[in-house]
Amino acid sequence: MRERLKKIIEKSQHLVFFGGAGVSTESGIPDFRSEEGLYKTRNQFGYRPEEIVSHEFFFAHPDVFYRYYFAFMIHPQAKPNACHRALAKWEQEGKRVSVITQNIDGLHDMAGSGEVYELHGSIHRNNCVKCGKTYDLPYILDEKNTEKNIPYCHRCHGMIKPEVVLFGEPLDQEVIEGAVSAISQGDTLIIGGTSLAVYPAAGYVGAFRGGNVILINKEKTLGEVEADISIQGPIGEIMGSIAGI
Ligand code: BV8
Ligand code: ZN
Repeated sequence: MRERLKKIIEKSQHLVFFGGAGVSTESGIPDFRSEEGLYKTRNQFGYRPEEIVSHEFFFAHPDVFYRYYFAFMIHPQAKPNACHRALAKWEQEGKRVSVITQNIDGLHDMAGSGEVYELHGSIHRNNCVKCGKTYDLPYILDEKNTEKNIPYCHRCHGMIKPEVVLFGEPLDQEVIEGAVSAISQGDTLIIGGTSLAVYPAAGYVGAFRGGNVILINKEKTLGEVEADISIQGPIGEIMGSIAGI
């Protein structure tokens, strides 16, 4: 199976990668819907995690949101793993590699990929809800010890909101258009480390018109996908071995 996959990737000129939280578990960041995922494990907050990471909840209880966010969703020490690095390597070797990710950790950027569509935003961008001033991650990490753990804007004292797409919020139109266009142009689509449970993101893979669809996931996905090759296993190890890293 891996040999066949290796040949397909070698021949491919435009690889499209569509990934989710499972891509970063080998970097030490937990996913959401696995048995050990954030949505399955108990937390001390008294709310379901899906409720906490929603638009309505953020504005109703920003203090609880930020306690949860800092405790579980920010992993400043995480480094790209072999999956992130394999994609960057293939791009360096001359292929077009479009990376469409539902992750907010910025690890594809850090690995050196040049064409990354962050469908659900990024922990590295943060904006004041009042005046729009932008802040980086170190600022909000430093600010979290002040007033109720909520980071505030130093210019207007408005609340800062991470530029991540919470449940009930629309995805950025430009990012959607870029991602869908890239998917529709690719000759190979690799889907990996995602349950394909969250919409509209999961629906975008339907725009693929190319040759081979490859699925690499630890567990069965919740959303249906017809794959030419399906491999059950850890994506970092699999992609790394194919890329020879
Ligand atoms: C919107 C915050 C409209 C950021 C997240 C019913 C039907 C269709 C849609 C809906 C519906 N009811 C409600 C909706 C809408 C809702 C939705 O999809 N809900 C679902 C869950 C039912 N969607 C929204 O609200 C979206 N917005 O619709 O807006 C709108 C329009 C106009 C105006 C206003 C509003 C917004 C969705 C944003 C969600 N944001 N979190 C963050 O923290 O990241 S959710 C969260 O899910 C993350 O973002 C995550 O990226 C995303 C997807 O999950 P996955 O990445 O797939 O992760 P998961 O844990 O599920 O799976 C991991 C997989 O990897 C597992 O299968 C595991 O086996 C595998 N794995 C693990 N390790 C490895 C591995 N595989 C290989 N190797 C490994 N090492
Ligand atoms: Zn401000």
